[in-house]
Amino acid sequence: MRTFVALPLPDAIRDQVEQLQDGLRAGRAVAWDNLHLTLAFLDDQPVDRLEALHEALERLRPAPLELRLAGLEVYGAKKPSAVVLRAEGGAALTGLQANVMQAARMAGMDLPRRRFRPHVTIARFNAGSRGTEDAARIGAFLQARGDWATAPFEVDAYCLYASHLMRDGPWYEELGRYELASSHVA
Ligand code: 3AM
Repeated sequence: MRTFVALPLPDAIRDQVEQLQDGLRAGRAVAWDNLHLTLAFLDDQPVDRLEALHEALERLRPAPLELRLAGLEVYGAKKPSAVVLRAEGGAALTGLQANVMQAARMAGMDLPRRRFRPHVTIARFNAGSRGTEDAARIGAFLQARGDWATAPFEVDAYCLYASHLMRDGPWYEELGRYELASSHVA
């Protein structure tokens, strides 16, 4: 099972991102349901390791997390592979990501050490896509919307997902949900 751990985005933020996506006339927009911020890509893992990770994540007590999406970026050096929104979440976000990675390794998962670049992918490009035309459209989009940003918003949970590749795109099945503390006093 291909799995990953990610922060789902509040509906109101996804609505804003969807409006932004409408202006990019290239690539495949990530579906509203699928908009997320990946904390750890776990790839294929056996069920026993996923269960061990699930138990560890249930024991984590992460700090409240406030995010802001600000600034567009293109991934892919020569050919675009994705257009993403950069995410800012300070020490709470980097701490949560490090703790999730550590929990996954403790559960026996052998994960590559890569720098964490928090982002939300808003569009993807096929390897065989027409590079130059897409590049021009992406360039214009970045120029027009490069200063796009959300207000800071709170996230109330993060999730373990299984990624199922369906005919019309991926379906992210929620396998586990882990609450984050709220910074608001009830
Ligand atoms: O947040 P994003 O969209 O960047 O790119 C995939 C997505 O992250 C990433 O896992 C998330 C859920 O699909 N992903 C998929 N295959 C990957 C791989 N082989 C991968 N990340 C790293 N290596």
